Amino acid sequence: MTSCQDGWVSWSDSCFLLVMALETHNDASAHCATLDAELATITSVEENTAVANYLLAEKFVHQVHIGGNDNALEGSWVWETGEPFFFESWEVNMGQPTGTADENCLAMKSTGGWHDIACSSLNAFVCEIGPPPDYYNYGFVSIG
Ligand SMILES: [Ca+2]
Ligand SMILES: [Ca+2]
Repeated sequence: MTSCQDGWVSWSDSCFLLVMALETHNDASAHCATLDAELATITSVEENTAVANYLLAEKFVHQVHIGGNDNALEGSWVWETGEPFFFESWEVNMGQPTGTADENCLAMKSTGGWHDIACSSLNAFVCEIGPPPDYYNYGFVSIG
């Protein structure tokens, strides 16, 4: 567990913050950047559960923006941090992802289920301060 600033929640090597402001995906991303953070990236079932439990603990039952999109190629989802997009948690029993070109941003609910939504829709969001980028370059050690 990493230690986090006051108000942030620690999980593994990350710190998370639920920001209760209604913003577009891009504004939410910029808001996280002002906190030296990025929209949360969810890359394992454990991380998905941790963020879902955080939303539940805050009694937050609506969807939040997280840091994924399929803007470049419809149906091809990417994490905006550049992390590999392997883990998925679409709320398939609610017909998600809708799979249309007007729903290109990623949101999650306190159920842990994901929805593709319009990037312009106004939602609260979760910022994450994750491990440094080198963490994902297995075998690569930076110097200095
Ligand atoms: Ca993450
Ligand atoms: Ca889409």
